Amino acid sequence: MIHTIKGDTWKGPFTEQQQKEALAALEEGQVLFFPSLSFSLKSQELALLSPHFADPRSKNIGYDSKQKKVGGAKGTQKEVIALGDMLGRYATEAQALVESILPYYKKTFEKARTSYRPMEIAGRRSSYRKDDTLLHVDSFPSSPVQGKRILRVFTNINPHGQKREWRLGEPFQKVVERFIPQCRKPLWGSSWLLEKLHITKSHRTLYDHYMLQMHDTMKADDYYQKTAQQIDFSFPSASTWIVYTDLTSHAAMVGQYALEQTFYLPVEGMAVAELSPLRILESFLGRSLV
Ligand SMILES: O=C(O)CCC(=O)C(=O)O
Ligand SMILES: [Fe+2]
Repeated sequence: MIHTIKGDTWKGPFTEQQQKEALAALEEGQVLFFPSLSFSLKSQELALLSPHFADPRSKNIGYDSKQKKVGGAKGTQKEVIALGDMLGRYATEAQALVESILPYYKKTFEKARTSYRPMEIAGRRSSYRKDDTLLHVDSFPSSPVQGKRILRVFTNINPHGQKREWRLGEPFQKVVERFIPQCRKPLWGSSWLLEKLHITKSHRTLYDHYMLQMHDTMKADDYYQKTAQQIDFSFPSASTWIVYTDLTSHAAMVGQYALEQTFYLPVEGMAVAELSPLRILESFLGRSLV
């Protein structure tokens, strides 16, 4: 489940062997774990390590590195600018890491949102759909990916040495076999309506529909949450990990202060496209989904 990679710099360099093994492990659903790859904060940024900067309505502080825009933050103008600087630097480092360990993706991967997660996960209340302490595969209700992969880089920046504790669940194929038969088909015209009403930012394809249904159904199933095959894994502070969160069932249980960068990758950009959630679902359902 965990593929450990040595190295303490974002640009590597990594050997061809390391790159090849990392690509295969990642596409199979393993987590690439860099135990000694940390993100250095500037001394003035240490003051940003406080949950007070998060708008209580949104659990994360978001950053769009193309538009250089911070979202979901509270604070003075100066503080919000500082948050943007920190997130912008993280976005650059995370991109350098993906390019150096996964050069195969260089041509096709695209940078999406960056986030800062200053809230303690344990004990946080939310609706079950938004509760990431429940095992799930990622699917975004308002941002359809239309089959593209969701690749994420995380770094634990906790200054007190607190770990970020995750659970990792069963293989995607098993999740599909268990949950797809329980999922509803979309209502006729619903995807058109969702887009017209701007509930979704683009067309919610059948793929997005089924991924979201699985995400919700998994989270709603208490028995599954307790009994599904799973392991606990703790990411120490000052460590980094990369994972396909649309494929690898995961839950974040405990931890505070993390940075995260999302990338999208077309299925055709993968080394083995058959390992994608899109192709696995299409072969299970016997039809094209995008
Ligand atoms: O914050 C984390 O450690 C991961 C939470 C999660 O599951 C997610 O953002 O999709
Ligand atoms: Fe998630």
